[in-house]
Amino acid sequence: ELPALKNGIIEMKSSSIPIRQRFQTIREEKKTNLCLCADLTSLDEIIELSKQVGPNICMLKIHCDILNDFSMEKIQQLKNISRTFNFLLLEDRKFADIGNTVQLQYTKGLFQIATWADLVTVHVLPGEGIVQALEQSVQSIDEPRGCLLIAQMSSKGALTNNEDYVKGVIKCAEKYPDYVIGFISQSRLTTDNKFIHCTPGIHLNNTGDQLGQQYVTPRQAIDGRGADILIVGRAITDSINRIKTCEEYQQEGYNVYEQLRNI
Ligand code: 5BU
Repeated sequence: ELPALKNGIIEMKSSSIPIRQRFQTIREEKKTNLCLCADLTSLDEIIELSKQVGPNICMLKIHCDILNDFSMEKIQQLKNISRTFNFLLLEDRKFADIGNTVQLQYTKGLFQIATWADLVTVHVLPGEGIVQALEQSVQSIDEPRGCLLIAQMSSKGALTNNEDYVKGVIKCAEKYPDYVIGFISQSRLTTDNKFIHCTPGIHLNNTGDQLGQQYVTPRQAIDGRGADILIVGRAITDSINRIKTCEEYQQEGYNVYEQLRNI
């Protein structure tokens, strides 16, 4: 039984809308293509932050395995906030194992990711069976679920930046278009606009970090690289005023998107 499915009218309304459609309506209604990565180790802190920046984001990305204080009650609170402010919840799990194992990782254990994450990230490295397995495990959940395939990574020397690899990822997306909503990518991979391109490695002031992360600006990501959604972490979470910085990235991202749309 999923407690997530019982609470409140807002939740029931947004929970039945397909994820692709939610991205579109959120972008138009809230004027945002910003996904905040809250790479904080306290879920309490993420909950507080999400209430403050909820109106500015289309998606919140977390890594549940870095949280010191994870509990199903708290993640349920975050889920409710995501419904109230209308943003999607992405668990950046980067599944990368055989089908049987990823099914267990997705649905069991401390995190029971499938019960609360609208979206998860997936490596296609083990073969497309990984996607089939994940899709199969959420068939009984009566709320939309989807995934983003990791096609290209932002880090220096990533082995994913190989043409054949990326082709294989696109082929996999085309085979499972109901469950695969789009890609984590560093470039536009297909002209098929049903696939949403999400780009991490975004910063207005830095070009990288000390551990191989590489940044481009929101404009470079959207205009140059064809991103639909900007995934922004420390540029916001390490800033002095997170709310104000979040608004700045929202505005910059949406302005570039509107300019391109009007050309
Ligand atoms: P940053 O603080 O904006 O550098 O965080 C970027 C986030 O995006 C972080 O959570 C990474 O795990 C995630 N990420 C990434 O940076 N690059 C990638 O190629 C992929 C994920 Br896939």
